[in-house]
Amino acid sequence: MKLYTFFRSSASFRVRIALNYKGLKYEPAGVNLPKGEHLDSDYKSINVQGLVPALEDGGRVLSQSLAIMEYLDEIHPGPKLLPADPLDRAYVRALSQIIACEIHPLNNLRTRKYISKTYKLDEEGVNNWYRHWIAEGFQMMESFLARERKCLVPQVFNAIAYKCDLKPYPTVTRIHETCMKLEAFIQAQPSKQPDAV
Ligand SMILES: N[C@@H](CCC(=O)N[C@@H](CS)C(=O)NCC(=O)O)C(=O)O
Repeated sequence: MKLYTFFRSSASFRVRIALNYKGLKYEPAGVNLPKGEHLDSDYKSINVQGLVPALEDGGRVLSQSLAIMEYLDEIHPGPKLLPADPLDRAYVRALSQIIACEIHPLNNLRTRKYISKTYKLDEEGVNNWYRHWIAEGFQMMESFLARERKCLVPQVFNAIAYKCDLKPYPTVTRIHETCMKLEAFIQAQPSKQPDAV
């Protein structure tokens, strides 16, 4: 399997955790987002969406991190990412979607570029926007989380990078710290990636 990834991309980080957690070997192919490599026609011929991650497996290219994770879970043995009980599965999917649908798109590179250019925001303005959606999303999660799961860690890495105050989210922080003791998470983190600069 080949994973198109960027070391700081939290959506790629989710898939790296899943691959490591299930003990699956893969070849990483770095796609540099600040350099705009994801928008090059070469990459778009692989993933028409022009986003990372993308996973090549058996001659097919899969996109969208949550779809990739569910695919890996369905075809590979090893520890399960989704629980067996349908209610528990719905819970985990809801939790993942708080991050993937309610927070991440609002803070994505192209969103930040767009608001910065269109509304003439300086770096601090964009960072405030970023922190606002982290705070709102993490608040949702903190109330939702009497239980836990895996998309959380990459989003917390982003929150730390943007100096968001995490004190109001003790459950989120506790789960993050617990996960970061596991090898699958440690090896998937941005600083351990071959394309890290
Ligand atoms: N919903 C997609 C999001 C993918 C995505 O937006 N990835 C970011 C990196 S974390 C990206 O490629 N951004 C490029 C851009 O915004 O121009 C997924 O979960 O895979």
